Amino acid sequence: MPDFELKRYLAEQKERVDAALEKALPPSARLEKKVIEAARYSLFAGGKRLRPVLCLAAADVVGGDPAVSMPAACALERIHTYSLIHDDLPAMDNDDFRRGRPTNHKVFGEAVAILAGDALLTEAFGLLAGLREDRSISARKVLDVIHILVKASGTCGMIGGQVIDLESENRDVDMATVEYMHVHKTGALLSASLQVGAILGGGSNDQIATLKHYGHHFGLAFQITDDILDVEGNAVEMGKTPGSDVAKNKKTYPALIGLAASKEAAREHVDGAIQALEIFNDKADPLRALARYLLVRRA
Ligand code: GRG
Repeated sequence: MPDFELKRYLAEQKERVDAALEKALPPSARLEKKVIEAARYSLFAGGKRLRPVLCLAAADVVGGDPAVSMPAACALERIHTYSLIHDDLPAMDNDDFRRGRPTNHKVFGEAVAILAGDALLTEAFGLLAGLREDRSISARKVLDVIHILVKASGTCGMIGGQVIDLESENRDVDMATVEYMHVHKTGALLSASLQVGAILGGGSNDQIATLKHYGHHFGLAFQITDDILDVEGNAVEMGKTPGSDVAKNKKTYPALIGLAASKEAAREHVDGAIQALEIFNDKADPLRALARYLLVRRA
């Protein structure tokens, strides 16, 4: 459905996710308030909430109640936010700005930024464990969801991809390594968002596998367009200075295959993502629109 109103859909979902994220934060008036403030600072710094939105949309596509998946959607955003805080640290990418604001360690100092990331990650798994309080979700499903997110964010997922990224900065790597890195660093959590939503929504094994496949293409298209934005993007829209990948000698798609071939690759992955959704009716329109949006996103 080409006239699906993605902008409005995203704004409505973001509002729901923001309210749930706020509710799950401990009150700031405690002795630990410094770390709570630091976590809140990055959690509410203007993120698009892409991973929660994918999770809720996947639950909806398979006929589930998206509200049931909300704690998992919040856990995904917490894991994502922790990864950004740690990625920005001097020991990693050493970035001063994210989403147009000073990075967490610039405001709260390195030690508190590390702890805020740790808290966001740890408590994400608390939110997932809390899913068992909903009687409509079996313990088996809760464990499956926890297992998927451990794999997606751990050594053989996001952390592994990040290590490969750091190690690739000053040496030659081939395209297969770059793709492997992106599939793990960025793609794994995006794909897991869809799997988790599909599982909690009560999807069949086929539906879960299909949404995982969509997530694979979505993740690659997302990363390639992120690399393209670093070359062609606008600092105001992106909230950070473009060109940082080149400055850090990052192994990106444009660096390895050029801009034109990168744009073609992004288009192919968007097509692959949309094709994967063939088994679904118009309930999958938000996911179709989200995939198309990757080709025109400005941030
Ligand atoms: C530190 C363990 C650890 C991992 C870091 C994901 C990651 C691994 C680093 C982020 C580096 C980066 C900028 C990757 C490009 C893709 C990406 C994750 C962009 C940011 O995601 P968005 O656009 O962010 O969904 P918002 O700000 O909208 O939440």
